[in-house]
Amino acid sequence: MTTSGNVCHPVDWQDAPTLDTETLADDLARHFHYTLGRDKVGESQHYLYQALALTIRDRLVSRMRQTREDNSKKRSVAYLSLEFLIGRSLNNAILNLEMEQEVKQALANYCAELERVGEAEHDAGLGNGGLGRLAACFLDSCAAMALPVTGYGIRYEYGMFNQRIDNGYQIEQPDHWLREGHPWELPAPDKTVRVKFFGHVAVHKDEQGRLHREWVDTHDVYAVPYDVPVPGCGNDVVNTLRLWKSEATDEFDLSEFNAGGYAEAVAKKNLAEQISMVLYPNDASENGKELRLRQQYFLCSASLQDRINRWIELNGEDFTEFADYHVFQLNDTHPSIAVAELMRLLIDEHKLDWQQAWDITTKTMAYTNHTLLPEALEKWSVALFQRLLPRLMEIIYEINARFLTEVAKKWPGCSDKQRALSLIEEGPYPQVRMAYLAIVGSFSVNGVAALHSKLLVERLFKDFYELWPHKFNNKTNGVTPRRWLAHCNPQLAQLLTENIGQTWVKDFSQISKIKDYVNDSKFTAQWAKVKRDNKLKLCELVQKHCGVEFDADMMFDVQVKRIHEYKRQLLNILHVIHLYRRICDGDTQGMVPRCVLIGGKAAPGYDMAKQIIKLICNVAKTVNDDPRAQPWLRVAFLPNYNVTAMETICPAADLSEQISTAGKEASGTGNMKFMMNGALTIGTLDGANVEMLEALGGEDFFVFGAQVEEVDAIRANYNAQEIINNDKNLSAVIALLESGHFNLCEPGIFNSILYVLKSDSDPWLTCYDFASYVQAQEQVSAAYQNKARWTQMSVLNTAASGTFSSDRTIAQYSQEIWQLQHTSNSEGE
Ligand code: F59
Repeated sequence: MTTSGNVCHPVDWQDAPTLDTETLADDLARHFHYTLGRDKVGESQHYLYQALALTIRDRLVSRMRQTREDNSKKRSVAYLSLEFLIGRSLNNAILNLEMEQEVKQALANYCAELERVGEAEHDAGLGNGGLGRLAACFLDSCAAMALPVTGYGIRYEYGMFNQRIDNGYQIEQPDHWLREGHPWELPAPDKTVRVKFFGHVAVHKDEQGRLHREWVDTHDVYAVPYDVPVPGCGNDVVNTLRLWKSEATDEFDLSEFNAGGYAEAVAKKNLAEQISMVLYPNDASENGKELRLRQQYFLCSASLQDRINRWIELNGEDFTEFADYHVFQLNDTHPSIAVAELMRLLIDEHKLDWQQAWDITTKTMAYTNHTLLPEALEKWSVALFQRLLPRLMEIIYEINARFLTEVAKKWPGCSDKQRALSLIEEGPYPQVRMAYLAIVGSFSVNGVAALHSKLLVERLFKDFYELWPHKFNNKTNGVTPRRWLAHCNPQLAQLLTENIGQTWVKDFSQISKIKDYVNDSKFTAQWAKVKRDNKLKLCELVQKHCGVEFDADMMFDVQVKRIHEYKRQLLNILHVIHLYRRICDGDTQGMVPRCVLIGGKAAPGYDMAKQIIKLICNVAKTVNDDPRAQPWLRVAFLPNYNVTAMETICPAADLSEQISTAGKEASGTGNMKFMMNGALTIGTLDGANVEMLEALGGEDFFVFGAQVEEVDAIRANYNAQEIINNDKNLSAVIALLESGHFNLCEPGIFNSILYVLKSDSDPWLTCYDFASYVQAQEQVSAAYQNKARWTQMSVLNTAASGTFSSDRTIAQYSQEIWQLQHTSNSEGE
């Protein structure tokens, strides 16, 4: 230990607790008996889990401090996201620290198994779906590649709701994940900052007669950081995920206080604490809610202040080089208010002039778009903005005025363009267009798959592309092969390592080497055995949570993702009904026995999505109760799909369903997890499916459906009833649905689903794609008949998944957007 000034800390992480079994066992005992005050391992193993997590955290914090010190003078990235869908952390940390054997031995003292202890951990669900999980995969890759990237998010008290299914209906239950404590986090109250709300803008003159604007009479809240360590795989790097909790300041409303309203004044503090209370579900009915805007501003203001404070500690109030050392990556428009907030902080708090501040802002902000659905582009009412964040509204008006001057130069005299591109949408209730604010304020705008990025510049953001073509780029998503292969599929990982060595874990392009084994019958037999073992594990899960018996000798056909009309779970279930109808008719020619698994949450206010769940559950019940179907078809809806469930599901899937309407799914990332684990895909040419097909060389992928260039023309002349009439399979399915066969005691409950299916304005073109979907499914069945060939295709899928590692994605962000030079840690490897 050394002391410097009045701080006392270990010299570096090498002084920190070691990774050997003996020290580990001592620390485990100390945390179990003293930190937690326990003497017996209970049935739940909860305290043993907590003690183990604390033991491992000890090994992370010293490395985290060291990594911060190593990075303090480097150009760095702040990844701003309202969501980080982390899932469980224990096994991930053990894997990345490469201490599995030591941990298992230490646990042996308690006659405990790592697998069981790990199950005591809560799944941290601080995100809705793909966007939040992508942020978590990115953090893992940044740490693995020793890149100075800090995640900034909100420490929600309640994460994504838990889903129960009651008589086929979704019931939402709050997820109070922090109730039993979160052993991974470290509070850093000394880094608390203030965030302002409400109030008004006062104007005053300084001695030189210059006008200054001051945001006054504000209601402030504290943002208190909690740091979660993000361990890099095998490199002693530990990055930080800084999550902010809102707390009341110590100020009271003095008038109320003096008028004898002491208790009321204290109770009002609750308002401040609400900000970090709950994660918003991705729900159209929740759009425009004031609390959500408060969350967004709270995250942005706190995180930007944090970066600026750190800069000032090292450099004083000189901001000339600030932009050379910072990038702020905006995960969708959710944190796009950061553009205006950085302007405010630099101008109001640090006395830069507009041009200096704007130069810094537009050199440091970068925006990632995650959606092509125009209705999903975020807008906020000007009136709300004005009231909640008056100074920010002023700044946005000023940004807009200057931007519209540029638009006028590019398109002289064209007021239509001004109106179309303005950051403010005019109308009876003017709105701020957050995507436009993000584009104007950023030096980089990226989509998340090649097709998606192409459509952004050709359609959604066409005019902006004409103005600033250099800003636009693509970064195809990826997923971390540590969690999504090494951890979740240990048997396959072992088989890979035995054959191609261990380097694939950190250099996933190496995975292509297994292509050489595709004709090696010993290897493919082992491959098939691993898949079967994984299917047995999924059988247990399905039995436990759905009460449905799956059979590992049948094909596992899986669709798990958020429930949304554009993702077309409905198309999947129509196919299930089609198979069921054929079975009932005794027409099983060419059929392959299948277990169909569907899982996912519906946004609480999304009625149609909830009805689709009910339909899936009712069809499942009818099919599973029918003895004729038993040998051919089983169907289950898995409740409460989350990160942890996916860890059992993706290693066990034979067939991955990626069947969105072309042009609607930005990328998809579940598709990649399945591919890595050797599932074959049935999919449309949408999102990253296009690139997966390309990587496979056009084979071993079941493509179907309208293509994105066709869908507009199809919609223009769409006649659903005609399609139904001309397709006897589809008419039989619709007739069976209409007959009430799946809702005998619940008449009429599927009428609105039928209505949309048969509507000429069905945006999802479900009927249009049905025939080609059925045909592709027949090809799947035919392929599955040849088990040996199927296994080879499975190997080829994993072999072609190298490019879908988030390490590849992050290398591209790093080189093409962030311009980070790799640090000594990664060079040493
Ligand atoms: C918006 C406003 C108010 C409240 C919530 C939201 C909101 C929250 C989350 C909107 C969307 C989301 C969200 O989770 N979005 C996604 O997950 N998008 C997905 O992102 C993935 C990663 O890039 C893509 O692979 C996927 O195609 C895309 O749908």
